[in-house]
Amino acid sequence: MAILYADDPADAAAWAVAIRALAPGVELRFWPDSGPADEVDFAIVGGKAPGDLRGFANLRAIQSTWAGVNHLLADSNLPFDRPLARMVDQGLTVSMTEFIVLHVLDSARQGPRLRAAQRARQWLDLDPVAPGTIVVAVLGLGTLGADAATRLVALGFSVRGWSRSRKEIAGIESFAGSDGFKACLSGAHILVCLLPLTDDTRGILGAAAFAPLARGAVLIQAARGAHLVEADLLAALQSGQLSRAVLDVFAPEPLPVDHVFWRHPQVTVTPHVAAITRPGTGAADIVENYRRALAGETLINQVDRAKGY
Ligand code: NDP
Ligand code: OXD
Repeated sequence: MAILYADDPADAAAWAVAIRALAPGVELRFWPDSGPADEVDFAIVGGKAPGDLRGFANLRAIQSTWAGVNHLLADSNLPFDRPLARMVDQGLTVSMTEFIVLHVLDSARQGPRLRAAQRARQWLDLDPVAPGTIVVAVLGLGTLGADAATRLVALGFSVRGWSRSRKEIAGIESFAGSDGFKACLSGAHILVCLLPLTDDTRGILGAAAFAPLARGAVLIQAARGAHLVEADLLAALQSGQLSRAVLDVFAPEPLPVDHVFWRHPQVTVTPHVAAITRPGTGAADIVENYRRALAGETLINQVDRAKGY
């Protein structure tokens, strides 16, 4: 029996090294060279299935190398009746926290104003802003949101978080549900989105989310492009309700070359690079999930298809 790697071919060698280091006896095959279909009992996928995986009758489970799985849940090339595990990886978590901290600090230290002043050769005598006076609202207090929020607390920011269920995390004011949404955002200076994309969260970054924020707030969006209502963001930047947006994710990706965001002076575009799974740290859960799949056990980080994440 065999694991079929059906993710990005560019990463295949690194995954093979990492998986074989932990499970030397495992038979690994690489899409499209899957061998006899009935020998494949586990599949590894990422951005999207490279072809039809529904014919693998003995497939026990599917492992995503991505944390977000909204695209896989909607992928008609994947069988919908097999367990699907999403990726939780220390490398991914650390890099997302770096991304969020980088852009929160850049805002707190008034990076955009300083860069503009340099371009104008202006000696700008800025008053420092104490982090404790800056309220950061983090939408999604899961693996990634909780880690980033905790690090921001350690740096002295006033941090709030919003999730489906209320959390007890030291130093973080936790909100949940639709009532909690507005309360979490009210007067916040920086809005961070780390939600999964589901029917409930699609379009959540729109006028109704921007209105309660402090005037001139900053949006840091590293979750999924379809969370954002682009017209509402452009209107909020135009009106001054938002002063800036850092966008790592888009609908569609890659962001079309003629899209207004590329050249918008208040928008920073990064190409879905906020956090990347690292095979060296991500392989352990994959190997364990292969064992669990063969044993008929629940997978680590098994996706709840009803919840959509
Ligand atoms: P988790 O599943 O660990 O966390 C999701 C969080 O969102 C949970 O706190 C959950 O609440 C909350 N949530 C879900 N639905 C709702 C809702 N309707 N209302 C309020 N809160 C909600 O996911 P991760 O932290 O691992 O990842 C989050 C997302 O980050 C991914 O889905 C992906 O889209 C994105 N991502 C982006 C990357 C990039 O490079 N830009 C890289 C990796 C991920 P509860 O805790 O109560 O369940
Ligand atoms: C994602 C990932 O979900 O890169 O975006 O893991």
